[in-house]
Amino acid sequence: MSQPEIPKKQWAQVIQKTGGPVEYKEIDVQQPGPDEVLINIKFSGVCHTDLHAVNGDWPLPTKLPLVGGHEGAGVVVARGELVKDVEIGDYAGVKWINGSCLACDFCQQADEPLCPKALLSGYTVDGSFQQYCIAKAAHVARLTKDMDLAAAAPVLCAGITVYKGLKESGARPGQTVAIVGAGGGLGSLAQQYAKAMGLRVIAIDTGDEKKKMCLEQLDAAEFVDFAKSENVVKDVQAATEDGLGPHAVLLVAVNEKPFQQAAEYVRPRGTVVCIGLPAGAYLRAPVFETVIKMITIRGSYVGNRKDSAEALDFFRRGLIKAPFKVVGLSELQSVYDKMVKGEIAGRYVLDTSK
Ligand code: 8ID
Ligand code: ZN
Ligand code: ZN
Repeated sequence: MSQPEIPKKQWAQVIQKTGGPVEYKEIDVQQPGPDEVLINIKFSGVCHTDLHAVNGDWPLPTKLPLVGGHEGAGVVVARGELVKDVEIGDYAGVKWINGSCLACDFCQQADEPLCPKALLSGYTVDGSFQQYCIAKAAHVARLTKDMDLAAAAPVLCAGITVYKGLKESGARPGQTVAIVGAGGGLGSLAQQYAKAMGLRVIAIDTGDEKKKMCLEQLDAAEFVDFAKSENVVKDVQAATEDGLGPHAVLLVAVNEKPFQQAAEYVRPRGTVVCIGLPAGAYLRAPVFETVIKMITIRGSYVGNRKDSAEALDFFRRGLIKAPFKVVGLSELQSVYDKMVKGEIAGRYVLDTSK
């Protein structure tokens, strides 16, 4: 295949300092290193993590200046000399784990998100809010030519993360999972993965738009509006068929409160999976109920390369259809403005050509 033309300059969304603002401007296109590929990003999902990075919400500094973004779907346009198994012209995805050492204890056990040298797209290395993005070939997500790249983009973080979280929950087909933050990006995909895995879903979020999306588009069995409910714990338990509470809870909300409530409504022997990362938040659970209900509370962080491939395969098979809206890369700030207000039902995806 002939070499595609790669421009010297490209459009990107850049922050100079923590706190923002994001600036839409032209920057240089980088060359891939020996073990890297250069991907012409066509679409990039906007994850709440990108907003945490802008705001400096976490006790982990970002690189600066920073190009955010870690749900980038596009086409490989260049590769380093060591890369043998990714071809120019392949569809590929930039995910949160941009690279890892592949040699440490964690990498050897396929726990590469725990690698102390992991490179994080749009956080410790530049990410997918640009037209040309670099990623380590070993970690790049393999996309197939039959995939719609706009719809595939949210799978690259939201999809992989919730799929992994559902596996970590240990919930089995026929059981019930409560998804807290169901109307957001991770939550909307979580409902589709849960359904595909044979789970019954209680969606928890707020507002009529999100309620409609959860019940009518994503096939949740029940919806609990946390803002309208007088007693969320009671209402979630009442939404299970036997009133004993959900077998698993997936916490993908960006708010501390539900992290304090989940242990109260989860079923005895149930598992609470923490995924959302609200700034400065702490977990709290009553010791008495945790003990006598034999509850498990655990964290879950993105997924390894195999989880990623599996999550993408669910998508490729047509099992994951979550609503998303496409706007231009130039409109990232307006997406953040909506995200802060909790006004996004599903995911926004940026078209890098606009
Ligand atoms: O690997 C990981 N653990 C990982 C991967 C990717 C993302 C973690 N995250 C984190 C993000 O950094 C963020 O903190 O997951 C969180 C959710 O990301 P998102 O889905 O991209 O955010 P969103 O689209 O803004 O959705 C959040 C939803 O939570 C609801 C909001 O209404 C919104 O729909 N929500 C809130 I805020 N408070 C709630 C509450 N008390 C609530 N839903 C139910 N109960
Ligand atoms: Zn993300
Ligand atoms: Zn490692």
